[in-house]
This record gives sequence, structure tokens and C-alpha cells, in this order.
Amino acid sequence: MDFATLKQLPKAELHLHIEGTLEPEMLFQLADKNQVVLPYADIDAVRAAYQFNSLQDFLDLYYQGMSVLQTASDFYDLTWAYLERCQADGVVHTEIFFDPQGHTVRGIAIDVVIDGISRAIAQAHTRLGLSASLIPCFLRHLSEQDALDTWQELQPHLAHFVAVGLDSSELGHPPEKFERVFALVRDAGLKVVAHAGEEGPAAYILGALDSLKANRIDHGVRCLEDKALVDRLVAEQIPLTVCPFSNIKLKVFADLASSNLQALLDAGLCVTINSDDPAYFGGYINDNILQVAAAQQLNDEQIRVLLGNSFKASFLPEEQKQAFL
Ligand code: ES4
Ligand code: ZN
Repeated sequence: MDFATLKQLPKAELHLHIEGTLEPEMLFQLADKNQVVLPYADIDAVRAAYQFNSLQDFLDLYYQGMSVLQTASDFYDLTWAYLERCQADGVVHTEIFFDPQGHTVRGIAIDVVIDGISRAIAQAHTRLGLSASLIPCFLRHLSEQDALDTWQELQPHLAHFVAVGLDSSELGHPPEKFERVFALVRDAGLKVVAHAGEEGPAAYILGALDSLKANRIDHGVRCLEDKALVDRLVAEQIPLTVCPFSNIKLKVFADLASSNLQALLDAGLCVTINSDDPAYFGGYINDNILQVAAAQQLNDEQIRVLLGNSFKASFLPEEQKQAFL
């Protein structure tokens, strides 16, 4: 399949951190406006710095990048740029992650963050005919109490959210740490997603299912290490939101040819392809799809299955899903 064909096929994106769409150009522009000093001479120096050996290497720069986001208009500009990109890429529905604690720890009020992001989403609906929903994520390297406090702060804004997620440093922070707060999330009628099994072991995927009752697993590529787990993910059709460029940039796999996408599909798993943090990992959704398809020798039918899965795995109301399938 060529790029022009893929681009015009409708698709949903289900694993995208809005803070990870901060392109170096906007990083500099906002740093200038908000008088934030960056440790880079220019845009080329930023791109050159985006070489990571692990998830933590990346997260250090990702949190540093966030420091330029200060006003509701900054969050609006960031989100609007991504949503315009969605329109160009044939993304007709997107479920956007953001990290409330990444902003509240630096003294930015949660209302400021949500006001800016949700204004862009409302405008995308009317001007671009695009649907988007929001998923706040708890930072797993922080304490359970911090997540519980954040959940309280989010209460006035629940109508904006379809789910709550779990992200940041995986190793050493198993899902079980957040069992109680996610019980509250479910009681509020929201879905649950969790990053698990990218850097962390298959046991973290199991933990996300059993402790958090996750409806969808973000990444999940290490599930193949546990046959019984794969059987369960297939039987329950728990979707995996796979992010091929992320896996390479964070050194989970040496290259796209040695990634396990073909094996995940062959196992009967409900796999979707997503861009994760496109400004840091080197490409948006269509680049992820086409490059992994080439490296894994996926045929056009398999690409169409991946796009169908993106709607099946979404949290769209059933009748809206059907319209895309
Ligand atoms: C993330 Cl790839 C990834 N993993 C965990 N947390 C994250 N936050 C932003 N991108
Ligand atoms: Zn992610």
C-alpha cells in the first residue's frame, strides 16, 4: 500500500500522549514566549538529543519539554496542531492521553490544562468533523496517594474523559500499586487503560488485567512471553495499542524487522498501531503503519485489519464504531 492510499483510509488513534506531540519548533516558540531557558542551541540540537537507551532516558526529556507549556492557550495550540495533523492523516477519531501530574507538580492548575485541550477538541469537532476524547493518566513513578489526590482534582472534569490510564516509568512500578484508585475510576463509570509490557514483563500485563481490570493494554508487546496470557487476551479480545517507533527508539527491539507485530497478529490478538510520542519518536501514525508493515511483510489485508481494529478497540459508542467497520 502506498502512503497516499493509506492516508485517505479512515483510522482511529488510541495511544497518543499530547505532550509527546510537542515538535521542536513549538518547543522553541513557547520557550521564547514563556521565558523558559532550554539546554539546546537550536532545533537541530534538539533533534540530535532525541537518542534514547531506555524509557527513562526518553521520559527525562519528555518532562523537560513539558516545562514550556504554561497557559491554556499553550495547551490549545499544542492540541490543535495535533488535531490538524489528524485530519491530514485520515485519523477520524482519537483518544488523547495527557499527564495531569506532569503539570500540577510544576504549579500549573489542572483547569488550565483541561480548558486548553478541551477547547481544541471542541473546535476540531465543529471545524474538522473529527471526534476526540480525553484520557488523563496517572504517573506510576509517583505514589498511590499522589494518584488519589489527582483523582480528586479531576472530579469537576470527569465529563471530558472516556477512561483513565497509567503511564511513565514502568519497571519497579507494577499496576498493583494503583489498584485502589482504579477501583474509584471504574465506580465513576470510566474505562481503564494501562501501559504494560513494553519495558516491563508480561506479569505487568496480567497485573493490569487482574488488579486494574484494564479494558485495553497500552503496548503489551511482551505478552508473547506468557502463552496463557496470550490465550486470555485473545479470548477476551483485550486490545493492544502497539507503537512500533516507540519500541525501536526505546530499544525494546533492535529494529522494525525484529519487532513481533506479525506474531501478535498471527496469535489472533486485537492489535492497533499508534504513534505514542510522535515528536520524540520520529513519525506520526501513517509512518508507523507503513514502515512496520514493510519490515514485517504485512499485506494490504492485514493493514486493513489493523485499521478496523482501531475502531473496534476504541471507546466510541457501539453504533459509531459500526459506521466505520
Ligand atoms: C510514554 Cl512510551 C511511554 N511509556 C510510558 N509513559 C509515557 N509517557 C509518555 N510516553
Ligand atoms: Zn505511551
